[in-house]
Amino acid sequence: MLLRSILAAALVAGLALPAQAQLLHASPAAGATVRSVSQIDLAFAAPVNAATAGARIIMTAMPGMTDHPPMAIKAFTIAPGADGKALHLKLRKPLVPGDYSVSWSVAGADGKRLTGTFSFKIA
Ligand SMILES: [Cu+2]
Repeated sequence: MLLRSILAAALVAGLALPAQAQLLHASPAAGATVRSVSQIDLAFAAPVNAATAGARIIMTAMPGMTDHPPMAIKAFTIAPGADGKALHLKLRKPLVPGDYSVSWSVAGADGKRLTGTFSFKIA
């Protein structure tokens, strides 16, 4: 009974919070295998400050190569989405087949910094 009240209180508190800029989805999605990628999109639930955004794209594996060292992909720029709630990592060249991990960081409109990491594969 006590647990149920605590859960109910937590739920109400959660609903009362203003919209937080958490990541809604990424494209390519976490864990996805895709054909070709020249842009990585991050969509947030609330506006983010693109001027504070940072990202690291690391190639972690490559077909036919064992012990591939982590390789930073640096040729990209970060552009804000038109609605202020997205970031677009625009690659200068499409990514070649392999495994990639993307770490991102950005401040929401409230100044609170959000971070995340996800991986995808290009076949
Ligand atoms: Cu590589």
